[in-house]
Amino acid sequence: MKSKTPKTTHRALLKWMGKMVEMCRPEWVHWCDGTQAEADRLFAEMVKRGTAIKLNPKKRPNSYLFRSDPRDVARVEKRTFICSHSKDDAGPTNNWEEPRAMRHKLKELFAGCMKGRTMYVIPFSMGPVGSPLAQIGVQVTDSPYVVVNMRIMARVGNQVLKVLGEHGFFVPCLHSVGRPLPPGEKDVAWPCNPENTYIAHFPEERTIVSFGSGYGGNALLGKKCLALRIASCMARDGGWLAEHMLITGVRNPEGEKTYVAAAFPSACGKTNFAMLIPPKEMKGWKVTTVGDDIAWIKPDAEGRLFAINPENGFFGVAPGTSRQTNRNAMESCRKDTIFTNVALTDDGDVWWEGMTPKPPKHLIDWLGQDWTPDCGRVSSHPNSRFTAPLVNCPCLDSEVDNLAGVPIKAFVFGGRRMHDIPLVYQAFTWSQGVYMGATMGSEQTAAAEGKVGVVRQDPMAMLPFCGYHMADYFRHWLKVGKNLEERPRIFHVNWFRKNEKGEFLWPGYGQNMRVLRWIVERANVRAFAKESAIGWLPRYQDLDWRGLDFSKEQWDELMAMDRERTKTLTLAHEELFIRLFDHLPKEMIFERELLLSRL
Ligand code: GTP
Ligand code: SPV
Ligand code: MN
Repeated sequence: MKSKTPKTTHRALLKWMGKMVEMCRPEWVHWCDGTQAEADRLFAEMVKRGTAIKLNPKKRPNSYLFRSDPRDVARVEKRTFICSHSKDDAGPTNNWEEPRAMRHKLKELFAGCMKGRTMYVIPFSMGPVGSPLAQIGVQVTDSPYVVVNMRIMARVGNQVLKVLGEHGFFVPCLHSVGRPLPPGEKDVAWPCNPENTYIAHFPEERTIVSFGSGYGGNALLGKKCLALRIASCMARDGGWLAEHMLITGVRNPEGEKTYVAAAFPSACGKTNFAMLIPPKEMKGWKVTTVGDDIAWIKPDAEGRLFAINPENGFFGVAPGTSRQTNRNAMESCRKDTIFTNVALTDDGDVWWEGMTPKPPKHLIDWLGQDWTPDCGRVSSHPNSRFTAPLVNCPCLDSEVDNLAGVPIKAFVFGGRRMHDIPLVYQAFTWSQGVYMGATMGSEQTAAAEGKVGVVRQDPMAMLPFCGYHMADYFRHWLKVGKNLEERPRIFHVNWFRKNEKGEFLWPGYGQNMRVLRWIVERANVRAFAKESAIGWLPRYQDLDWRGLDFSKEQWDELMAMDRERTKTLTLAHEELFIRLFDHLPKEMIFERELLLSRL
């Protein structure tokens, strides 16, 4: 591929680029324009090299399958670093390295790391191009897989350089798979360097450096690295919020729309909730999608919160997605989609666990091996994903490109909790809501390494994504709330409660609309709730049950709150609070005391 002249005269960008080329020593440099023609060329090259498989265009138009190295399948939290000048600023929940020491280490790793490869330069906008809430990044990478993914996940190309102009601010994002290609050597299908992986953030300099992994949040640097870890620091300094939240619009039968933002940890149902299809008996209710993973939320001049989705696509968990559980997600990845680590069918389509009740008789699994239903292995990696453009989503919200964002009326926190936590409750106040978010926990999933199933404290689903001290982050939430004229109401949900037999007590998915309806009506101060020790609760008769056979007894089991258990859980939050103690806002202690005394 020829090196094109960059369409920019941005001095700082060109200077940074020059330094990167000198350090990484790529064979070629390519400035990405983000066009379909460019993507087609990259895909064709990757197919030729055996990195990508073109899917059957009749079944899955313009779509490709990739299989990663089995050692490179998820985010690596152990290797993710916040390199603030002071260790105290990163806080006890982040890995920290002294920035100069980290830069030195990275410099050695990056020296000549792109030999034999092309360096791609990707100018991208997180958020609608030109929105006052958007941010610009420039990612340098030696992975064409990253280029084609970034093109879906962010707004990429010359339009971004145009907005950046000659002096605009951008976040430099350096990425390499960490496998130089010596002359004459044949490339592997998925180059990576798991022994030397680093995902390093320099919050004061607002820069990102990632080495060794080509997968997901480790490599698509606009996503978790920029839009959450760096953006959370920008948000702290600028009085706004950068959150691991979906954004959804809920329209009632009268045509009034209420926007809700919800934080659930990785692989806990954000995509599903963002694209929820209401039960048909709930006539006139409709849900539209603004985003499924990240929200940037800013107070306007009148003190109301407005949110944008900084992303332009979905990087969704494949297993469990079906026409029954999430028809809109299935529709979103029907074409123009990149699949990673799912199985290949004999007719050139994809399949994963849960897509259909009956698996195909034969597949090629995510490792490239023959697979049959009785072979005893799963066909797709549990963290296998689809990368699909927002515009493919049938229920995309009309305001998704609105430069000013959408008004947020309610926040929802939730996790995967087999025991103890009721289906839904509402905080009495903003500060109790912040406490609720700060103390939330979830059973771990395959979206990151860790012990699947163990409850981990994950404040506001931000534990792996907050770029500074977690307790300062709570303080920031309190401060943002204080300055608002209209404070969104805060809720907690749990779709995952089970009985002793291990069965879900709540049908979930589309049925979550019944809870969502109560939430938006509470947010608009129209629905009833009763006071309890933990917050406002709906009574059985406060939910819309049209079309669902769900008894009062089932409801009582689902909503049960055991005082002694809740006390024990509340005291267990101490562990995190003690770690955060020297920065912890006093409101968190008072909220805990109030909760205990109510119990
Ligand atoms: P990231 O993209 O990793 O941040 O996560 P996400 O929150 O978008 O994950 P996603 O929506 O893909 O979560 C998928 C998992 O949640 C699957 O295992 C689904 O089966 C499960 N899930 C989603 N909604 C529900 C629900 O209402 N009830 C139950 N029981 N499971 C659900
Ligand atoms: C998550 O893990 O929360 C994701 C996937 O959304 S990744 O982009 O890989 O972090
Ligand atoms: Mn996520």
